[in-house]
Amino acid sequence: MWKNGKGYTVKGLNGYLQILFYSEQTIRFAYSEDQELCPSTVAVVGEPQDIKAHLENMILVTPQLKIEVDSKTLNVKISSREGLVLSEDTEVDLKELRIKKKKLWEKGFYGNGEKYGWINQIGTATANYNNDVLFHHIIHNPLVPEMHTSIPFYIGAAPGRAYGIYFDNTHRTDFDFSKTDPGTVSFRARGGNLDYYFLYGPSVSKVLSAYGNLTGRPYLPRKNFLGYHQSRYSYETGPELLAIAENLRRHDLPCDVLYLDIAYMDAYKVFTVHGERFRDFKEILKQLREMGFAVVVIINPGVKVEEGYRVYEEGRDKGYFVKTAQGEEYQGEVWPKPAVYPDFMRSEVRQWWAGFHRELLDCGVEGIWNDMNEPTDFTQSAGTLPDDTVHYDDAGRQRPHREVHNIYGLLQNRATLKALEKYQPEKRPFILTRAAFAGSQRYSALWTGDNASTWEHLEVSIPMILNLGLSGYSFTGADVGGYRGDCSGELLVRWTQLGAFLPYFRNHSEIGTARQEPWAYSAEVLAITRSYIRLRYRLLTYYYNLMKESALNGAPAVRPLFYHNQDDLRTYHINDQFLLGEGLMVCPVLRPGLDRRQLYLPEGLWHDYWSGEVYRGGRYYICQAPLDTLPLFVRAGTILPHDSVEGAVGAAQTGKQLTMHCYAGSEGTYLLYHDDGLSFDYRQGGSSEVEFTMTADPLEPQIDQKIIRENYPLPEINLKIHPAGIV
Ligand code: MIG
Repeated sequence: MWKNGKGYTVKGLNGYLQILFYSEQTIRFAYSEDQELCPSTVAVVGEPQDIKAHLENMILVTPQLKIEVDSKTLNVKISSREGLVLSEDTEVDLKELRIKKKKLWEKGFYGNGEKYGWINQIGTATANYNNDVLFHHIIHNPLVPEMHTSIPFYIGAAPGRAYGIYFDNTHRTDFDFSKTDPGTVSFRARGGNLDYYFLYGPSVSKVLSAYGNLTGRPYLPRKNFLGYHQSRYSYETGPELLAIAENLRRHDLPCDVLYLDIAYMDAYKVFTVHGERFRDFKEILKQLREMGFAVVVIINPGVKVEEGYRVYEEGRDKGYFVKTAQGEEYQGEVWPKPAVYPDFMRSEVRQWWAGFHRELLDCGVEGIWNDMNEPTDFTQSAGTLPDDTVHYDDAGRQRPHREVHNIYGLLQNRATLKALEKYQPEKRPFILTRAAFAGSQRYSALWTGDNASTWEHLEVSIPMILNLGLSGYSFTGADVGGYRGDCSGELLVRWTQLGAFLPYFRNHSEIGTARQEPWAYSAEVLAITRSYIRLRYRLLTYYYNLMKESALNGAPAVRPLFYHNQDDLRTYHINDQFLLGEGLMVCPVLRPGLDRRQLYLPEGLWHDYWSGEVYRGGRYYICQAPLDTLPLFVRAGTILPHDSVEGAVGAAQTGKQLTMHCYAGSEGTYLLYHDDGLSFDYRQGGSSEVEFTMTADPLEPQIDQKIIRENYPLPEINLKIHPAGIV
C-alpha cells in the first residue's frame, strides 16, 4: 500500500484498489485492473478530501477507522479505532464485479430505495433495474425486486453501531442480505466498475448525513407543495379541472396542487396542449391560480415519431435520440405509438429538452411530473429499451443503454430542473419523478408509482417510504387511495389518514377506476378525510421545518422508530408505525373493520395527541382507533408548531398564526424556521429563526423563546402547555 495523491493504492494479484477519503467517515474503495481510478457516476457530488491518515504496520489508520487490505486478494477489513470490526470482505471478484462480506453484528439491513417489502431486509435479496412494473405485472408484489427506482445503498445497523454501503454503479446490480448464506452479505454489478463507499455512523442519522454529503441534498420545496394534491388519470378537459377545483373549495377541502395527466396533450405528443379539450389553457391556469391552486403537468420522455411535429423533427435532425447498435434512430412505443427517446446523457440534449418547457411555464404551469422515465417501451418484452441501444456522453463516447438505464430518469429530471431554474427563476422548482437513482433527491420529489387500491398496498407504502428516507430520499409518498382498482370509502379514509403524515400527499387513481376524490363517497368519508387534510395543514410549518432539515443535513422527514431509538431492538422490525420528525408517533390503521390497534412506544413518556393522556414507553399498548381516529402520540419534550387553519384554502393561510404545543415531561428544544416558502430569498438570509426551550418539569415547565434571526416577518406565536400528569 502506498500513498497516492489524496488517497492510497494497493496492488493485488488481480488488480488495484484505490482508497480515497470523502470525509473522515466516508471512504471510497475503487477497484480496477489497471492503476487508473475509475470515474464516479453522476450520483456522486462529494469530492476526495485530505484526511489525516497514516500507515501503521500496513494498516491505514484514520481519526475514526482502521483499514487493512490483504495484498493478494484485496479483501478489506474495516474496524473502529476501538477495534470493533465494522466490515470484513471474504471475496473480491473483479471479473464477476462482486464483493462478499461477512455478516457481522448487524440486526437489520435497511435502505435500497424503493422496494416492495418489509422495512428490515435481513434474510432477503434484491436487484436494481428501473422497471415500469405494471408493464409486466398486474400489481406490485413482493416477488418483483425491480421497481421504478434504483438506489444501490444500504445501511447495516445494530445497537450502538451502524454503517452504510453505497455501490456507485449504474448497471443492473444485485444485493444479498444473508439470504443465500446466513453468514454473508454480497453485492455485484452486471457491468461497470467495482467502486463502493463505506460510510461510518455509528448512528443511523450520521450514516445518512454522510450519504447526503456524498450524493447531494434536496432543495427546500415550496411550502404549497407540502400541502394536499388532487390528481386523476386524467382530468380530461379544462372545465373538468375547474369543476374539481370548485368541488374542493365547496367541500371545504384544503388543497394546493392539481394535476394534468396525459389527456391534456394533443395525441400524447409531449410539450403540446390539446386545442379542444384545453382551449384557453392559459386562462384556465390563471383562474386556478386565483383560486389558490398550482397546476402540475405530466411529461413523458417518449417523443412521437411524426413528420411536422417540432420536437421530433428537431431531435431527429440534430441526432438527439437514442440510437440502435447499428447507429440508426431507435424507435420504440409509448402512448403516442411509435416513439423515440431523447439521449439525456448529453448536456446538449438536456439543454434542448429544457427549452421546450418554456411555453408551458409561460402559460402558468408550476411544476413538472416526469412519468414513464425508466423509460418504458411497449415494443420490448423487457418493457424498456434494449440493452445495446446507444447513448453518447459529453465526450462523444458511446454508452450502452444497460449502463445508462438506471440514471435515465435522473438525467431527465436534471434537464427539467434546468428548465424550471431558467424559466421560473423566482420560484423554487417542483419536479415529481417515477424513475430515480442515487442522487435523484437533488432534483425531484418521488412517488412510488403504480400501487393499487388494496389494504396490502396501504400497508407496504410505509416500509417503502421509510426505506426511501433511509436512502437519502425525503420528499416521497404513495398515491393516496391507490392507483389501480376501485378504492372503498373506508380504504380512502385510512389512506388519507396515513397520507397526511407522509411528505408527498397526493390522491391519484387510474383511468377506468371508481372516482376517488374525497366527495365521491359518503358524508362520513368526506368529513373524516377533510379533518385529516386539515390536520396536515395545521402541521404544515412542522413539515416545512422537517424538509428544511432534509435539505440541511439529509435527515428524512419520516423515520422508522429505530432512527431515534437505535439501542432498542424491539424497534428493528416495526413496519406499521413511524415517526414524523423526532416527536410525533404515527400509528395508522391498515386493515378493514378494525377499531383498535396494537402499537409500541419506546422508552420515555408519550402524550396521546387526542386525549392528552400520558403513557410510559418501553411497552406495547392496544389503543382505540375507530374510523375517525388515527392513533398519534407525542414524545415528552416535543415542541410542536400548529398553524391555525380555517376553511378550504391551502398553504397561503399558514405561517401567520402559530401555536407552539409544548408536551411536558422531559427537556426539549425546537428551532422554528420561517421564510416566504416560495422564493430563493432565504439563500440571501431572508429567513427567521426562533429557538424554544422547555424545562423538564412535568406540570409547569418553563418555556423560553429566543429570536435567533428575524429577516422575514415572524408569525404571531402562542404557547400551549400540555402537562404530563403521570398515569
Ligand atoms: O402507463 O399517465 O404511474 O401515475 O397516471 C400509465 C398515465 C402511464 C403511469 C403513472 C400514472 C399515470 C399514468 N402513467
